[in-house]
Amino acid sequence: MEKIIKLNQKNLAEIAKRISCPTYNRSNIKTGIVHVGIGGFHRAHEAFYTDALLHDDSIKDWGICGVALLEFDTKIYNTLKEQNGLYTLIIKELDGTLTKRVIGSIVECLYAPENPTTVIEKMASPEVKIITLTITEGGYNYNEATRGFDFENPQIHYDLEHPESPKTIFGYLTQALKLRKERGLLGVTIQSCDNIQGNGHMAKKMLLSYVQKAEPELVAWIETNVSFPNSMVDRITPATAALDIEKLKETSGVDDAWPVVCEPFKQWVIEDDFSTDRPAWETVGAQFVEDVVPYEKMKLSLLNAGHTVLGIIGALMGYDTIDESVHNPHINAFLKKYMDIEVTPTLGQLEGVDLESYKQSLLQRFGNINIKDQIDRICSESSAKFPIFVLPTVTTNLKEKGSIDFASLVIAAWAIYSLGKDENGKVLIIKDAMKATLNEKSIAASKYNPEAFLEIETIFGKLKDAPTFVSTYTTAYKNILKNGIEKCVIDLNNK
Ligand code: CS2
Repeated sequence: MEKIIKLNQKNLAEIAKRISCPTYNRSNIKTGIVHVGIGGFHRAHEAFYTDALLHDDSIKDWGICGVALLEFDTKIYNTLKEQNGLYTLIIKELDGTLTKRVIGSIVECLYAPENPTTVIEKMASPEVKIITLTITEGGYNYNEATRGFDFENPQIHYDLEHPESPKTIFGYLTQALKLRKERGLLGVTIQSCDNIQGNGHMAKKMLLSYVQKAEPELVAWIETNVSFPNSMVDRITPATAALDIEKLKETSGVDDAWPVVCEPFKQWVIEDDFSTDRPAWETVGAQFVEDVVPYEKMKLSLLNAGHTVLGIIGALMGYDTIDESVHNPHINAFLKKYMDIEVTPTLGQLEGVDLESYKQSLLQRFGNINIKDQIDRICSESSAKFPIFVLPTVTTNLKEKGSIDFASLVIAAWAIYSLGKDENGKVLIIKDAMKATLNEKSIAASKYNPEAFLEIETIFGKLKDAPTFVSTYTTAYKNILKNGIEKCVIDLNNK
């Protein structure tokens, strides 16, 4: 057994004898990108693409400064700091082999809760050209009921009162942009990498709503100097398990406190709308296009919604991972039908995309038995996911008089899931910013009033006023309680 080596810059040359490591000189790389949200997805995606780019020796200006915005991110920040920004990406290939690679593109790390000024200064520094975000779907502070910025959020109140030591992304960006304006610097690009339809538009709309209140005279400057490209991001990145860490030690002798695991597939489609320079990510596989909207729509309503379907139904049936759920033949057929009958007609013409093979490839990706993507991860923050992944399909189908049976069953299953137990009585761990409301409304729904769940307007908007939807959902709800979810899935498949 080889000696176990701790992953850090000092040991990199030694580790390079065992697994693939950056061959560029990291100390020569300057920060050109500030990234907020250094969770697994960013490290499997943008940081991976950027690392590949930095292997071109002529490129030295596109290092990433990773920012941990929340106290929740303390552990990952401490780990990355200890490892000088280095971590191992473990790609779980379809045949079960592991491709391991140390990623070096995160050349600096900052912890916002303890050091807000440093983060603001970094975002405002002249060499920074792009601020990228993975702050999750819920992080945009969008309220479905008002279709606008949620000024009721106590953290937003806090930021308005303490502009120099903010807590939210909106407070940080506002201060940084204000400094850029005062110092006569160029604008920046703010690039969302979250799973939201029109994620750039959303970032812009939410930021401008906040700025309008906090620093109204900054609005015009932002409109002229800051661009917000939309993008579609894709790579399934489950939470790292203790076993992954152990296996890396065992098979390569590398002690990495927090490697990232992901699938082999990756995709990044970006609208080519950058305020100043941008990295040539297209040389390492990203696509730059004029209009990213159709790609986003396809991905969100097929892949992400597909995950939600497998997650919620699978959770009720007692499965732990997505591959278990998709390998149940009834759920598999249900998902196929949902994609074909309910989603596909809402997508319109997608030029240059072979939808049939895209859907096939999704089933294969979901079924990768090596990934073991946790159903807990997929069902977490469902209150932010349903309105983006599933409900737009329902709304369009209601308008077009298309089928809503499959989606309604999943929504009804979610109402029952929110009671906190699967069909065998096992406790479900619900991680959701709206957990208390979901629980309260799901209990009300279980008392012979399924519609109560739809009263959560911040999630469902006005859907509770659509009689066709309400009756389809209510029937589905009652059927699940009476016959169990699997029987309902089978019945719909045979309908
Ligand atoms: C998942 C996504 O969180 C979710 O519900 O659907 O994290 C998904 O794995 C990624 O978007 C894949 O690109």
